[in-house]
Amino acid sequence: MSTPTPEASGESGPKQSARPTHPQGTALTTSQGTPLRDTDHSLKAGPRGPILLQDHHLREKITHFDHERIPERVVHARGAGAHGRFISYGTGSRICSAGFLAEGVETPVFVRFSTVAGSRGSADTVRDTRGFATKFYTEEGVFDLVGNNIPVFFIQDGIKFPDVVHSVKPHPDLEIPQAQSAHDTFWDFVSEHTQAQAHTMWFMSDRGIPRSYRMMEGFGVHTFKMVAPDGTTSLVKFHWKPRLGVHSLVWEEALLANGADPDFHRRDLAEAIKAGAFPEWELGVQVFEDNEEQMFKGIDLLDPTKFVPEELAPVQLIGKMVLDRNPANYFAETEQVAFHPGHLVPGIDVTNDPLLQVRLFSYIDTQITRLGGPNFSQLPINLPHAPVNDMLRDGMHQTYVHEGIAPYHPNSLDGGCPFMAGEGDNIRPPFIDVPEHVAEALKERGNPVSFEDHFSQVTMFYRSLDTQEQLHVQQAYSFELGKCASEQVRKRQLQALANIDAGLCAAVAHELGLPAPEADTEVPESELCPSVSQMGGMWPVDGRVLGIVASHSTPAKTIELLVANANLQGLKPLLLAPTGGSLADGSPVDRTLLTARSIEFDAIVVAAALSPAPDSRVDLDAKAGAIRPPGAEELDPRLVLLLQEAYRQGKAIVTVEQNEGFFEDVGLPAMGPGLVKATTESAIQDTATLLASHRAWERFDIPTS
Ligand code: HDE
Repeated sequence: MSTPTPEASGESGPKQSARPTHPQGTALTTSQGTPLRDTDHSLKAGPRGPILLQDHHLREKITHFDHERIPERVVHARGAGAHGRFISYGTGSRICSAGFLAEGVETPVFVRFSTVAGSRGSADTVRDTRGFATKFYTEEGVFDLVGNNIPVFFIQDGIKFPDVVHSVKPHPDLEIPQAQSAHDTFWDFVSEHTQAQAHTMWFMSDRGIPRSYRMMEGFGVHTFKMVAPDGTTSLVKFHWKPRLGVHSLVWEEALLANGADPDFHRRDLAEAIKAGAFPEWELGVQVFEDNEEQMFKGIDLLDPTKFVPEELAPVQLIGKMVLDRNPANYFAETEQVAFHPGHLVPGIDVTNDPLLQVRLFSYIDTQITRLGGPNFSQLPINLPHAPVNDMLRDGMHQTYVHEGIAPYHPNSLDGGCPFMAGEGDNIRPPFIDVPEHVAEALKERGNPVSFEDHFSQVTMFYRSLDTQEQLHVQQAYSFELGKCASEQVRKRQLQALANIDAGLCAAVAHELGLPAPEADTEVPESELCPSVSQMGGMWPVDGRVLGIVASHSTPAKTIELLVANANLQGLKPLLLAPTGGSLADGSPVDRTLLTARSIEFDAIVVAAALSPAPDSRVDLDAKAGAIRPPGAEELDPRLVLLLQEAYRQGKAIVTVEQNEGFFEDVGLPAMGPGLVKATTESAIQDTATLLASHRAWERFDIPTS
């Protein structure tokens, strides 16, 4: 019995044009290319009989399926990727000879963002550090900038990486909890190993719950070395600056998103790219003199738990990255991409940062297990865009059919090829191992003295935040430590907080019902660094998601105008109505009261006060259980909940031609920050103005009595 093909059944039109073009043709075949007649039935001894061992198609199909998974990454298992390009400003070529930093050079890139702790299927909006890894396919070879969204790291020496990772991963007995640090083993480790306090402070801040991958800074963390065309060297720290600003979720959004949309960040990135709101970052470097001390204003540049405030060394912009294409296949690209901090190009070299040095060993090693052998750079996503002639041979999954008989150097049998730089016809600039004086020293297991200060920058970071951000930090520590069962762990972390800031320690101790200890370490004072705060600016709003609440009887011209104005501002409008179908102007409904949740929207425009729909029953949609204030009986409880949540999350809510008392009816103040009564004409402009500061921050101001 054959499965009819569209051609055979005479089907045509959309189905045919939807069929993906495939270089191997459209016929279904075995892996060896033999066309198949049927893939729906096993070969059986009669319709009710046993399946025959000779069914080669069945066995091939199932065997391949059994081996579809590869080991997930030990860390950073959950990620999302995108393709794009990097355009150099040319300003970097003053200090760096790398060809891709010359003026106007455009280089293809692939970026993978990730969480650190969770496994591949974990939720996106957990509190965690985010990976920000960029592969530049330059004409001089691949350069990987494998960074994070936080400029400091947990540990100073790579030998501690297995320890910190074992502590943050789920407890080994029951594998609980998934993808988060709110548990005993993590706080046990970081409270003992206090060099981790800098990093923990950063991800207890709002940086641990980004609003979007598009709104994260990226940091190379370590100090790298750049070599200028004349051979002079500089030390640099890499920074990615997002065009949309650095923004975060509030904790309630993060928690709701984990349930309502565990793919929140992945979806956000893909949909922004699909909508043409291409995410953009500028790449910058902080530049330091390459001297023997490798210190800058008292900050040890080889200590990856320290950062250099931008107030002390401004970030100099050297190029721009635009992500403009989603992956075509998650596994082939995002899962199989293999980064390595040792993928360097001429002009960029590493330093002796003891964390970076260990990474230089780890990444190739891990790919060999994860990608099944040493030839992972031959996978399409990892393939350099520069010619490769590496004399590496054979191994699992070798895809090159190498020619010649002399893969060794020197040789005469292959005419001396491949040539070293400057030999034969090889004029490509070579990688430069910068000669460096190695000071006479004792071989020992130890750290420089400057690595011993574990607290001064942590205090400086906390005190540089805005009051609202500090409150979030207090809540984050209270939540995390509140989830630890061991009192000794909680007390030890409180001791670390006492060394950081007495007020922070007191607030968390109060929440935990424990006494606040006195500091037991003298912490040197540092100048504040206001640039670490995320608040107080105005940023572009393109790609922000706008919920437009409408009903099936909202006039077509109202919807048309709101949608057109939203598109003009670059916003992404989502139409929310009681049920699916189309609205008066023919636009499809994007969200219904059943499917929508506050976390999906950056701001909400209410063009219709929706009355209770038949499914607003708590047994059909739990959200209908929301308590309605007395004035809201005529409104669907899920709309009321949506607006109350959006209000709590500091989001702009704009009503269009609604009753004077609408906000009070839904249990909000009659007027206040981020609450606007508008006309159809003005609504979107009003919303965009409010959105530019990300949230109505004043809503959270603590009243002064
Ligand atoms: Fe990684 N890290 N790491 N790491 N890391 C990996 O490599 C490791 C460190 C970072 O999207 C692994 O391919 C060691 C610092 C990112 O594919 C592994 C040490 C920073 C990603 C590994 C560090 C990072 C990884 C897991 C201490 C920020 C995801 C799978 C010496 C500057 C890249 C893999 C992607 C991935 C080891 C420290 C960032 C196991 C041993 C510091 C963004 O090789």
